[in-house]
Amino acid sequence: MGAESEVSFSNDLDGTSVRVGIIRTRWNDKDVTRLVAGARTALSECKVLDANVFETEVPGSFELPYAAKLLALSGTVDAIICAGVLVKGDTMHFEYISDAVSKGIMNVGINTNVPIVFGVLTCLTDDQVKARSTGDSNHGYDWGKTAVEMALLKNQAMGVGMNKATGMGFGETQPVKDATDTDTPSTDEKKRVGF
Ligand code: DLZ
Repeated sequence: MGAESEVSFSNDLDGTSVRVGIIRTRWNDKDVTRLVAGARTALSECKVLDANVFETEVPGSFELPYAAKLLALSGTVDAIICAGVLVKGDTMHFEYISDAVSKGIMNVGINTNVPIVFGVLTCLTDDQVKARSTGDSNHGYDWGKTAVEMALLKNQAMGVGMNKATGMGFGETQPVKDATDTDTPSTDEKKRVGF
């Protein structure tokens, strides 16, 4: 796990059947390359196959939401990592782009049902970028784990890999009951609440 990271991930994240798209910027190329490498390390730790990782690039962070929408609509990936680095300059550019990109990426996820990881560093200085993209504090690593966790969550919620005829909603497949079935619920059924 990266230093500075407040989040932990299960060691059991199994990405063997997960397909991940990475969309990265050419702006701040070296930093973004390190972040993507961190994400790829996490993906391979989760057993995501190289063949199941699609990587493409756009000029800058402002282009990320549009490219993410196209990739999400292609139906070829279970999660997308948008990777970029925004550094504050002398003008209001940083504020406008950061706001537009974060909202744009959120909207793509909500509207396409494909989880999109907000892998955009929004930093005030180059030192802040370095501190978040190198060594044990490479945030890209967390983004890779987040992509697998959210892809699995989506697939579970959508019933991917389950028998739709006998299952409903999130979670494990349950046998369908008809109106005449008055059996007491099994222990497993009683345990299941929400996700
Ligand atoms: C123009 C610009 C500037 C000044 N700074 C950054 C940055 O720090 N990080 C980044 O990813 N992109 C930057 N861009 C480019 C914009 O994101 C975008 O590519 C252009 O405005 C063209 O739409």
